[in-house]
Amino acid sequence: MPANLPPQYFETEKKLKTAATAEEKIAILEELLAIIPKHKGTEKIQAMLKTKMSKLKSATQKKTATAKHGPSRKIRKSGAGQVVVVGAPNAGKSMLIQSLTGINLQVSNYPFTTLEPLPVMMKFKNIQIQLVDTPPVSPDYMETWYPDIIRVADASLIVIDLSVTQPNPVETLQSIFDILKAKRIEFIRDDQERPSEIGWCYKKTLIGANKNDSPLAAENLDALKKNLGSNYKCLSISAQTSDGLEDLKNSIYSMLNIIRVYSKIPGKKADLNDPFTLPVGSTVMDMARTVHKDFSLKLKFARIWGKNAYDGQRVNRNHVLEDEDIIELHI
Ligand SMILES: Nc1nc2c(ncn2[C@@H]2O[C@H](COP(=O)(O)OP(=O)(O)OP(=O)(O)O)[C@@H](O)[C@H]2O)c(=O)[nH]1
Ligand SMILES: [Mg+2]
Repeated sequence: MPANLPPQYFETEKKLKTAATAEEKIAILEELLAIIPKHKGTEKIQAMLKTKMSKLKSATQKKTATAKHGPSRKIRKSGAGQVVVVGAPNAGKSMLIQSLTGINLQVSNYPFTTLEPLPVMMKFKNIQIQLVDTPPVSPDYMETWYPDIIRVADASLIVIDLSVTQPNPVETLQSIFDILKAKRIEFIRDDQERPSEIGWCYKKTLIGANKNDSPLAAENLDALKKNLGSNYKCLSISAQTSDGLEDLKNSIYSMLNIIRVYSKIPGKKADLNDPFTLPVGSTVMDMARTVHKDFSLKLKFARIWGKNAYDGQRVNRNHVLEDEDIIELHI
C-alpha cells in the first residue's frame, strides 16, 4: 500500500537534517508523527519515527542523569571486606595504606595528591581486606561521586593528622563529620549496631590518629581522645614508623564483623590457607550456600571441628559457626 504522504510531511522532514540538538529533533519527530496519515501504508514509517524518538529520548535522559550526579567511580569489591580510608588533605591516608599493604602509592607533602579512589589489597592473617584510598575531604571541594564511595564500603577508617594545630585534630574531625552529614552519612563506632533510618547511611568507623611520631602529637592526641570519649575507637598510629599498625589491622578485621571458616572434604585435610569469609552469626547452611548453590539444596548435615564443638561433631544446617571452624559438608 503506498504511503501517500502529504507535502507538509516532506517540508517538516527537511528540518530534521538541520536540527542541532536532540531536543529539537524530538520536537520535529513529534510533529511528523502528528502529520503522518494513520493507515496501513504508513505503519513502517510511523514505527521508524517512534524508534528514532525513543533512542533520542533515552540518550538525553542518560545525559541529564550524569550531569546531575557526575560520573560515578564504582570500586568493585574484592576480598573479605572493603574499608574506605577517609581524611583531610595531607592526613597521611596514602602513606598509611602504603605501610599497611607494602604497595607504593603517590605520597607527597602538598594537599590533594590523591585525586581518584584506588583499591589496594591488605593481607591480614590468611585473608585479604580491600582498602580504598580516596581524595581528601575538605570544606572547599568534594567530588560529586565521593559520598557514594563511602556509602558502598563495608566500613571506614578516618585518618587524622596529629602533627598540625591549625586546624587542630578535633576541628578537622568535626569538619569531616559535618561535610558528610550534609550528604546523609553518619559515622558510628566500630562496634555499634547500625541504626536503621530511611535515607541515612550509618558507617562503622575507626579513627586512626596518624603521625604520632611528630612533636605536637602527644598533646593533640590527648585533646582528641578527650573529645571523642567512648564515642569512637581511636588508635594512635604512625604511617611513617609503622607504630600501632598491627593493632590497627586487628581492629579493622574486628570492625568487619566476619568469621573465617574452612571447608573440608571427607577423608582429607582442610586447606587452612584458604578460608571462606562470612558475616558473624552465619550458619552451616550459609556456608553451604557460599561454597556452591547446589550444596545448600542438597545439604543433609555437616561435621565440624572448632571451638564450640567436639572434633567431628555432627551438626545440623542451622548450627551457628565460629571463627576458624572447619566444616565438612555432607550432601
Ligand atoms: N611524620 C609523619 N609524616 C607522615 C606520616 N604519614 C604521612 N606523613 C607525611 O604526610 C604527608 C602527606 O601524606 P599523604 O599520604 O600523601 O597524605 P594524604 O592524606 O594521602 O593526602 P591527599 O592525597 O592530598 O589527601 C607526606 O609528606 C607524608 O610523608 C606519619 O606517620 N608521620
Ligand atoms: Mg593521598
